[in-house]
Amino acid sequence: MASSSRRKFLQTAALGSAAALTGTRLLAHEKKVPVIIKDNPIVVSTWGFGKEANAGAWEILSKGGRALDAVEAGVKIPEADPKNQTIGYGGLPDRDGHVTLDACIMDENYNCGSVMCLENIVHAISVARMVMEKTPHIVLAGDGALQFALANGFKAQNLLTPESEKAWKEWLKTANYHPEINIENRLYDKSKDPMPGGPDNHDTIGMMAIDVNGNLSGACTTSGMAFKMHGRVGDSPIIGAGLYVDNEIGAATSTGVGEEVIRIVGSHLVVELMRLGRAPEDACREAVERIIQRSPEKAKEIQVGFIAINKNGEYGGYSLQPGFEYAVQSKSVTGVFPAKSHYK
Ligand code: SD4
Repeated sequence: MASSSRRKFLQTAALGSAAALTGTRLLAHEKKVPVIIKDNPIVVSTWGFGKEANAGAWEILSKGGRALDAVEAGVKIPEADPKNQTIGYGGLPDRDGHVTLDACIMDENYNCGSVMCLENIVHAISVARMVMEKTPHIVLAGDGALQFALANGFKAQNLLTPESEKAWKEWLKTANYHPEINIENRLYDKSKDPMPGGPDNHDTIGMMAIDVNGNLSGACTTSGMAFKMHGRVGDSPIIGAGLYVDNEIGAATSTGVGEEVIRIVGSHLVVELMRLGRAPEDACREAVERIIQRSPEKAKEIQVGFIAINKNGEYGGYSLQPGFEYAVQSKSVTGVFPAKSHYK
């Protein structure tokens, strides 16, 4: 090693170990100003049912595990839950009766993987992770994604439950496609699982976590808009739209009508706003306002919600319509919180 590069290496190493000793972490864009990471580990996810999913992620985070493993394990819980009609097994089908899943995952090193329009596999998020880790690609779609999953040991099964088939047949009577603002999940027993902060909302899960090492990861998984056209893909599996993670800045994820989120590349926008110094809730609010600017008429009739977390562990959310909520778990906070909304 040349003496100047060796000197540089030693300086960098010394800086790193000083940060480790004082429990601080350096953000690249802050040019060596140490920032104290608060309350790690932490996990934040969309909607009230995120609480149960967070508990799954917490099992891993609280033992010092990696954020990537935590978000995968966390979102697998609603994926496997037949009572949740917007994610994985039991998801509402498209207009032709096919349950098609969209999912993506992203780690602290900008590695990401995604599946779109995947049928017959419950854990779309794990297939997305395998795309990330075992292929030279980021996205696999449709039959190619299914063949890849089957070749890697995933088992095929019918995802359409009798309840979701019944709901689809009911919808076929009018066949009117009009996304509900906050999906009322009729299968959920509210008396057993009261949701604080609003109606019984069940929708796409987006989850973000920071582990004990201060690293961020995120996951997003959904069966998409109920009764969509066959082949329709929403925001959830699109890196930058439904999810974005930048380990230097923070992470964001979205729920709601995916077309409007894709139009503004919503989650990436939220992260970039945090890079400019916005607090997580403000960044989410500005992204919601961008949707209103771009699609003022449509925005009045649909729901879109964002949640975000920054590198300091500060989090927040914001939505177009009231009723959106998000779940948080850390050492000091466990709960479901209503997000502020543009329309009241
Ligand atoms: C989509 N954003 O497919 C997802 C689904 C959702 O309310 O969140 N629906 O557009």
